[in-house]
Amino acid sequence: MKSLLKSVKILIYSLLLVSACAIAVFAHDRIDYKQYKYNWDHNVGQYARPDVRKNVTDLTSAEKTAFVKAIKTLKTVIPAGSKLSIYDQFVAIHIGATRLIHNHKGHSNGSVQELAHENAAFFPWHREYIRRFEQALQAVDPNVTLPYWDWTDAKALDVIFNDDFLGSNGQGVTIKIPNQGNFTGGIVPGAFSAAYGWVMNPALNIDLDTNTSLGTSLVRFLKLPPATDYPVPKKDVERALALNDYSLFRPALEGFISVDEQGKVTPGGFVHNYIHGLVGGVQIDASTRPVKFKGLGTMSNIPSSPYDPVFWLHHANADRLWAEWQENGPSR
Ligand SMILES: [Cu+2]
Repeated sequence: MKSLLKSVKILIYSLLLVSACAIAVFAHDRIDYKQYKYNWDHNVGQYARPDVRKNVTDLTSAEKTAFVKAIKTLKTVIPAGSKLSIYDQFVAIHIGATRLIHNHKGHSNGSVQELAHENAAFFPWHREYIRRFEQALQAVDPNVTLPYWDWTDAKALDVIFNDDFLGSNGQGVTIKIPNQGNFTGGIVPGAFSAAYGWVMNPALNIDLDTNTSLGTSLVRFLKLPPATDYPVPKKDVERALALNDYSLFRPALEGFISVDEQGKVTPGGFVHNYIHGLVGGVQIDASTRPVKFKGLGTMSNIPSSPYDPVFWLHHANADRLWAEWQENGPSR
């Protein structure tokens, strides 16, 4: 009789425990995670709470501090058995991807074939890349997500390039441009300077075309002519988003072509590509045909551009726009 009573007690406790769990799960499950169809967590076997990426202009000052702190941690932590910090490894991955096909096919004529840029892989490759970086940040601080830089948002430029976040324009170099005036740029002071531990690996920060090192400092030439216009016109982004064909949408948003309302295609440097130049600075040598572009700062040297922390905000926005494009048509 006593043992029967004991069994009943255990049964009641178990039932209470199970129902308590059920309530907890139900309360937790009010949000319909199924709508986030890409977020199935294979390890747990349920829809995971999605990470939310915010517009950089909506970050609180605590969120800005946490983001910078997590980035700096990745720059300092060197995993056992490696010579590179986690951050430097991410930069190396980007550099490797720009040359992978070239090496893989064993070309010896010096021609360069891109894997992660200038072809269809641009969006998916960067989606995976920045997500892995975001997860590395979350291993430092689980509350951090990548903010995005909406290039059409006039306020964003001052919010990002500010001493309380990713640092200002570079300093110390004056460039005189006839009929346009004097422009400054150079090494970025503040939180992303050498004095605060932002020292790039000179063997990674290289111009692959000339095989010369670009040094150890973060360099910016913000809004140097010809890349003086900011924000990016909304219609430029909208026109790219309206293109149904991925083989047009991709080069239009990556920024190699512009497609007008009549469908006329003009080559040039727009949206994503333009922003790399707006931050890093690009000079034009008009004496040659075709006209030669010379990148000055970190963001203008595409392979090692993730050394400028704004890279992640820039690509979070490219990824956001691709997601928007994908959602706007079943054929996409
Ligand atoms: Cu890239």
